[in-house]
Amino acid sequence: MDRTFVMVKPDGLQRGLVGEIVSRFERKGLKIVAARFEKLPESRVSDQYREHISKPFFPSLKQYIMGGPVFLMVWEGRNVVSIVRKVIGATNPQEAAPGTIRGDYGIDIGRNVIHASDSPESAAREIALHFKPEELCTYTRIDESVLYEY
Ligand code: D4T
Repeated sequence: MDRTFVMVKPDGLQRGLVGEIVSRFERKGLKIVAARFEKLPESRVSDQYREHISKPFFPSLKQYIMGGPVFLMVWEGRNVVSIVRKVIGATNPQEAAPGTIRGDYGIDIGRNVIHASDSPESAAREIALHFKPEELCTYTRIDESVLYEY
């Protein structure tokens, strides 16, 4: 099974959207295999967003992500990386389709509620950045036999 990393950002957490977001992934049939509530240290924010360090928006992005606790998760399922990116919607909430998390709950790109890995390679890197291997649980969801065709 594939895995992806998901983070409810401080705005999503402070607006009380964690339960709604977790529910959407659960109802889709994805399986949560790790979770932690945490205020991220600067080093991990810089590592998480290392491709954006030289961008003009990076200082405000870092300040925003470090501005409050976040909810970190690992989700598992077939093709989970691309499924979760579709469920969260476009980076800019003003362009995100209604029905997606960013389309339903966000307005500004700098307050876009949630992060999810954009490729299987990013997912592996981000999961390893935030979680120890032993923090990832292995179990079977009771509906897996009817959720998947094979
Ligand atoms: P994340 O990484 O948060 O899931 O966002 P995306 O993967 O969808 O988008 P991204 O890497 O291009 O942007 C990372 C992060 O930076 C913020 N941002 C981005 C911003 O504040 N201003 C900007 O102009 C851009 C491009 C939003 C998401």
